[in-house]
Amino acid sequence: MEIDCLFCRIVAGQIPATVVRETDTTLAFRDISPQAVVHVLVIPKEHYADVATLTQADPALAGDVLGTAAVVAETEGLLADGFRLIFNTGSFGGQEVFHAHAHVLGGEPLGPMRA
Ligand code: IU
Repeated sequence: MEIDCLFCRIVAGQIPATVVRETDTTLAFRDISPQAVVHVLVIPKEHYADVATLTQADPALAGDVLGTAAVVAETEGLLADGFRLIFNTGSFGGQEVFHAHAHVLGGEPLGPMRA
């Protein structure tokens, strides 16, 4: 656990979050500032700064994050109409919280990435 990491503190139960799914290795919770009708974040419980670092260090754990994202998409009712899965990575990627996380977005038409 990184003491100054917001998402590590959510994993540790030190900061509240609305958890929608938990596995041995991952946690999924609702984004505090939703950008779509459904907006869930999926994180590895173990701290990695971003998805590239995570995938290089522990590909199985990266797979667990994808697996949890898929289950969340199913339980949130997103599979029929589709959804968006995003990993913002680094400053150019718009990442603000440096604990690897997937955004699961859906529940409404999101349109193309560039309008
Ligand atoms: P980003 O990919 O690092 O930009 O996404 C970080 C997300 O974390 C962003 O969508 C925030 O709304 C979200 N978030 C949160 O869910 N709870 C918090 O306490 C904070 C940020 I700070």
